[in-house]
Amino acid sequence: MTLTPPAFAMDLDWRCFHPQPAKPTFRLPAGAVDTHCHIFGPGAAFPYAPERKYTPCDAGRDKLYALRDYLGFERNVVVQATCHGADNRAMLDALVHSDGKARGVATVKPDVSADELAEMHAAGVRGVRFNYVRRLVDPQPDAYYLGIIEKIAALGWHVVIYFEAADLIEKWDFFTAIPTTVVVDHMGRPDVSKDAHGPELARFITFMERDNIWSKVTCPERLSASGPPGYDDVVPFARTIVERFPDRVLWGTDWPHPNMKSHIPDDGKLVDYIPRIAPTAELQRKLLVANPMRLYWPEEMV
Ligand code: 0GY
Repeated sequence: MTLTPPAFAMDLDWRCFHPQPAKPTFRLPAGAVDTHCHIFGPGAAFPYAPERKYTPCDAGRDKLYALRDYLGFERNVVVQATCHGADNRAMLDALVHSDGKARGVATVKPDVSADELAEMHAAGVRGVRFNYVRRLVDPQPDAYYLGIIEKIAALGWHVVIYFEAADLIEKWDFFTAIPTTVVVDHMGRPDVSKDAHGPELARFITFMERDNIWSKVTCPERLSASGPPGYDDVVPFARTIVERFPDRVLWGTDWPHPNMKSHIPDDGKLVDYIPRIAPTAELQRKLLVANPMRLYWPEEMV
């Protein structure tokens, strides 16, 4: 007997996604979109990037779409994960096998060609992600990202930025000069041990007062010190952002939850967290349906 070793061995301390998430008690509104999730490989078909900073457990599109149906979402936005670098093949493969139910956010380099961008657009990509989190990537100078913005703006794409709270001060001038719609991942990662009425969240609110800035109110599991199932310490931060900017917020599961060290989040419980940060049916409809549809499927808006 010969045993074929897996193409990539995941990191020894890697936590795979939850094997049996709970069925949510919160019923998602019809047409709900999970706007932040990833595909990992599988590595044998879509190799992880040589420059990656982690090697995950495989988490392919079939598993993502099964979770979508189980939780009650109708659509996904698949965000290119850093373990695939700027090789978007796994994400694009997920989009073209989604029956039109998935859009994507890619990672590209400034030398990306117009033909490559057009192909990605046809597959469903509507944005690019600039990642400033040093444990995930080596951030590049502004000129690098400006070269990308010049190319993608003509397609009507937006920019997703992922940064740590302290980076907002340093990158303020650059971030506020981006001419496209800008979507901030996970509320700019606030330190939720601080006061939700303190200067850090106030700074983020000032940032969001620009009409082109949106925020994903995602990832309580990453930000929380109090932990599951309620992620109570994150609630006042996310609820403030949702109530203040109801037309520019998005929600997503973050499946398969890369780099979670404290615990494996239960995706069903994460869905049950939504009404705590968006307490009315109207806020829920905007967060889960109207806003993501406007950004990712505007052609379907009546
Ligand atoms: C997230 C967060 C993380 C990872 C990535 O692309 C990625 O590797 O985004 C993280 O480790 O904080 O949004 O999934």
